[in-house]
Amino acid sequence: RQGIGLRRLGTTADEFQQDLLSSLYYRRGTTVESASPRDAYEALAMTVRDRLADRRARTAAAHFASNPRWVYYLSAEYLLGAQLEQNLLYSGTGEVAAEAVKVLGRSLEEIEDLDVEPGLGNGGLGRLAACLVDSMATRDIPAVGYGIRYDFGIFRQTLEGGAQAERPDDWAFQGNPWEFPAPDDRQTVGFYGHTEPIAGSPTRKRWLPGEIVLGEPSHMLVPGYGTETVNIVRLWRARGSEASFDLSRFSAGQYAEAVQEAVRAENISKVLYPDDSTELGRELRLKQQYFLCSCSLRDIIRRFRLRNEDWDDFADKTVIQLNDTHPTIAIPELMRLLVDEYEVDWDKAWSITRRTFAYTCHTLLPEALETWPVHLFERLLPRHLEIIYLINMLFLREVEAHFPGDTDRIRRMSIIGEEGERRVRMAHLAVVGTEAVNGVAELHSKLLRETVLHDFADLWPAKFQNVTNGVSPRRFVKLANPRLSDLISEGLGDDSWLNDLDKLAGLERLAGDASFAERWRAVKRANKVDLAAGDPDALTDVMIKRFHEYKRQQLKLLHVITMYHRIRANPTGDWVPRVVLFAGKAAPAYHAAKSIIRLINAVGATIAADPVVAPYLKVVFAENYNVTLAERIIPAADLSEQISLAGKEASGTGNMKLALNGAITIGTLDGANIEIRARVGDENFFLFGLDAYQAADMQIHGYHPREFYDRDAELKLALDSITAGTFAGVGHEVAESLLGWDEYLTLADFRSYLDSQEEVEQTWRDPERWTRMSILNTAHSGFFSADRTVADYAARIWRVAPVTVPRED
Ligand code: 26M
Repeated sequence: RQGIGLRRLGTTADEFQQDLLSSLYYRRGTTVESASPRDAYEALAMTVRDRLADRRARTAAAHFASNPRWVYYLSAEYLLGAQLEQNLLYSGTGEVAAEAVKVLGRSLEEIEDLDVEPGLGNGGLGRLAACLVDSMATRDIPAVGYGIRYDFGIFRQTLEGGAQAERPDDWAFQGNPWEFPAPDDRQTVGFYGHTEPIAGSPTRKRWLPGEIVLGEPSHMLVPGYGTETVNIVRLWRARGSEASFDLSRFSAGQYAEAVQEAVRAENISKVLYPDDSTELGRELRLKQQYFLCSCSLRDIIRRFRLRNEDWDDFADKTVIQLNDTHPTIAIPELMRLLVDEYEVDWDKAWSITRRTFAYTCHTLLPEALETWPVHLFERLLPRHLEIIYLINMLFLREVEAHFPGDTDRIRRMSIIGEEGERRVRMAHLAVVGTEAVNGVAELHSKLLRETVLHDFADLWPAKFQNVTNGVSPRRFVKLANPRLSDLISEGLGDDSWLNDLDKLAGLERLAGDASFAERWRAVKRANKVDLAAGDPDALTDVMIKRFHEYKRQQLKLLHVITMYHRIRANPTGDWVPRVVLFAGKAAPAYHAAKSIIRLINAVGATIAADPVVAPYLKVVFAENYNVTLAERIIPAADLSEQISLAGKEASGTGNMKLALNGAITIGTLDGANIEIRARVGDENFFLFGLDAYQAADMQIHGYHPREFYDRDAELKLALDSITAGTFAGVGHEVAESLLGWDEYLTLADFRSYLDSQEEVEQTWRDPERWTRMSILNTAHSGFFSADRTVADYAARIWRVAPVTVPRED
């Protein structure tokens, strides 16, 4: 800016207002008198965005000058959340903006309602990517997040007669002011076709693709908090080339045929696959994955070559973190680029590749481990399959050298699965082609080493690490819960905890302070009034996450049904009033999960219509759970339901957000729950259920859900009432699956869960005690900041150091 004599943007409300009006006039082409709400929103967005431009320019210059080791985060999903409020906070313009927008005759809140969140992800994995890029910027780490700019994000969920229906999410229909197109950085990606040998070279091949697609990038700004750094997330959109439009057909009136090639190309980034944790194996999904990897790798190489010449330096200047196996095709793609296009010899290319990549695994569910049919690979990516075969051959030779004659081990570890249809096992490829592999919570990382990846941990014990997940304290405390944030800052003396979340421990000394506790309670109550889900004095019990049988929304439901029967049996009992709030999406093809949603709504309706039960119990299903809705629910929660079958939830991150906001967890010994409990203290956590080893044992020795049903009268009543049609006749499939096989041991954990809920109510009856527990949950959850997660990755996996961006002048 200084170099070219641009004026510095003003920081007062007047100056901000001038720029707002000028955005409206010159960039929206309208006036205050005729501005639509959309004009006001866009003008404000541009004015805020401009206030990050200078930091972005200085970041790029400082990073370029220091030629550091870069972190490239590859993820098929990003759930960034709404951008306006965050960028107001991170640019420090919230107050002046609120003042300035008055000239438009609208409030900041009204304008913020027009800010649509880009729902470019399914759930935990996508939101984690967003929290990590936020923390990388906050920690001054030179980083780029690469992803796909889907035209349609995660579907919009509506309830039709209590059942989930899905509508398309055309999130950028009216444009997206947060996005900077960079058409000059477009890339060309090939698919299909065949390979030919190159004379005189045993390893190099020529790939002649049968289809060519363009990848056009745009980026969104990722500012750090309390620092100058502004990084970017670069998102690729598929385009047909000029040649994909057939003018002669168009002229002949064959309009659909004229554009069919372009449509085919553009379909690659058309829609996010809404499948959380079960593999579909669709060709278009693999095309998306390769499209992301090919575009991103070429961009990474382009950036490397701006400052470097020697391939020997590539791995020292580059680390590529794979967010689950979705971008694993980047491993053979880098090999292809190095060997075929840049003529690096195979061994050197393989050494560079292995030192460049790292892999984060997010699951333990065997059915969620990605595999692709060999025949599909062969057709779509023939060269990559050849490369994978060669990688596999050399790898299996290594296994044979370590474990001579152990053919069973070789079969188990092969990148190609041979049982039934031959398939490429992406997790095996990801472990073989990387320097580090990590799970996302202590238990998860341990179980990875002991179960799904145990052969690999035998071979390369040092490769396996844990990096416990974390969440952004800016988005999930400061922005979501301003009342609590103000109270915390007052209690701690300043707001430096937002960049150093361990400082929350300072609240411990206030946990016993009656007037602080009183205000803490008042904050929670005010948040409940805002949410308006029910009586703000009732215990607000929330279960908010994707619907999956392993997460066990059905267990919560059996508890609700049991409360219903208890209250009906004793209408004058001294019942603790509760609002039970569910929110979450089910994959459109996941029928069992959709049946649970349907039953929740039927039970909710039955209770609402029952004058005996309704005063004590309310079931709410909040439609279309997304980041924006999470930010409204979390601050209002008293009780956080984290009740997955132990050993199934890799980490969970909602559990962390709720604990940070003073909700108390009722949970199993699963994922990060274990670490939350260890930190907040056993006495401030409601524990129940089997542990992961007990659960595995029970399944091995033969589990019979009927035995639990026969022995527990309340459990029997709950299930029988479903079958008898008490809830509008809904829920037969749910009861049938629970009594038939109950894959996730719901009935085995039922009694223990109910006992623990009893304890919850005893505690709730003592508000001083509850509030103290709530404060201590917040005080001891500082570890779960994504800033700490990023510091762990930086020190133990990436081995990168921060680069400080100089302040202006
Ligand atoms: C699979 C096939 C086709 C299309 C999409 C998918 C797919 C998409 C997302 C599969 C899995 C996906 O995400 C899994 C996920 O969100 N895992 C969660 O990751 C969190 C962050 O590490 C953890 O906290 C959760 O425990 C884990 O379930």
